Amino acid sequence: MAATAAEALVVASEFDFGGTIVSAAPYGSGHINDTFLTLVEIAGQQRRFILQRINHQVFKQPDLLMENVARVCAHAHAKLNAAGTSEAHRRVLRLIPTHQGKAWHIDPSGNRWRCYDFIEGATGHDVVRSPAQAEAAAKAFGAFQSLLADLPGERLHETIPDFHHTPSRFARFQAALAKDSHGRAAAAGPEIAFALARASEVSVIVDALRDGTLPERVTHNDTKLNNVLLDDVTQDGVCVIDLDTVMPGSALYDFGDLVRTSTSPAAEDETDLSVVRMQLPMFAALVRGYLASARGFLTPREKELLPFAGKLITFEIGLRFLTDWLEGDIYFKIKRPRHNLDRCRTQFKLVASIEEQLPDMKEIVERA
Ligand code: ADP
Ligand code: GN1
Ligand code: MG
Repeated sequence: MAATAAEALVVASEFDFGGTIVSAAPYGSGHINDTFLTLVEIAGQQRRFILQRINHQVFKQPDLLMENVARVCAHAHAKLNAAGTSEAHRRVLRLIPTHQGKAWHIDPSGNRWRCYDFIEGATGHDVVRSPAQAEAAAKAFGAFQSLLADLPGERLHETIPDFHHTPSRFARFQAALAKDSHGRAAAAGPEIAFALARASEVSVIVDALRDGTLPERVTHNDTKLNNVLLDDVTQDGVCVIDLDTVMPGSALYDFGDLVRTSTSPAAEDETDLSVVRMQLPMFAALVRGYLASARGFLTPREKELLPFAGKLITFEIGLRFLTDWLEGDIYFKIKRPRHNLDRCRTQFKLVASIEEQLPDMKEIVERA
């Protein structure tokens, strides 16, 4: 069950804002955590904060997750400050400590809560509106990878094991299909056939990571467009958010999810499939933006696989929506009965559009 605003208001008093809490209200369009916009009056002024209850059905070890988040934020802050970056306080999330000086709070039911400064004057967009937005988002995620490339200390915890292990995702889909626990497979015949027809491609990236052809990096792993806030005036990338899945991964996962979420003019859950398509000018903008900040560290093989990554990650997330539909909507938050099936259809339509345009996409990367 989702946390209520009343619960959030009680929990807010655990954090050390140095002011009086005014209100808490549900906020944003994330599929995973319970997010609340919290108003606090500090020295006569109202300030905004983001209070979140971590979804511990999804993140089984929320304390390890928060260890990662705290390390990542501290490292990024230190680097930006050392470089004298302007407005560093807007460029990386900052955790508000609890009155006990902890980075997160555990409520009496065992839920983990954390609180961030609200990043003002910037917005996370659910749908891309211009190539400039796509370029800015990709540049910001590339810069984020670059910032974390020298993260000291032990390997980050894997907050969700095998998160982008596409073959495991495929195996889970097959198991859900075989079980068909909710009798829904019959309603998804074309989608199931689409998925099964692409079995042979699912292991390309994980095989290359295993044999060393692709390097492991610290990556974000959930680079959908609304997980980077763009400046409301300049449209530049301001701050990468949603750090729950920052962990070891492939740069291709991050670029791939940008293709999934920033090249189509349609929403992720659009029901009119005729408007879903991969737009080459958006893809070109993503490549431009990403290479602007990541060119220095990407290997030739990573660059070569950028178009394929767009296809694979879009397929993978579509497969996850389909699996969740078959399993009875147990993972992603839904707002209507066939929501996950609608989301799957949109992803698969986009995969088909990418498949048609792969040669053009490859040419764009080669020219860049
Ligand atoms: P989820 O994992 O559920 O997607 P997010 O961490 O992405 O949760 O937060 C949900 C939404 O809340 C984001 O899409 C964004 O709109 C908003 N948000 C999160 N953190 C901030 C922040 N620090 N400043 C402003 N908005 C934020
Ligand atoms: C979830 O948390 P959010 O809404 O930014 C999901 C991603 C999916 C995405 C699909 C931890 O992202 O993996 O790609 O939905 N996050 C997790 O929109 O599973
Ligand atoms: Mg999010």
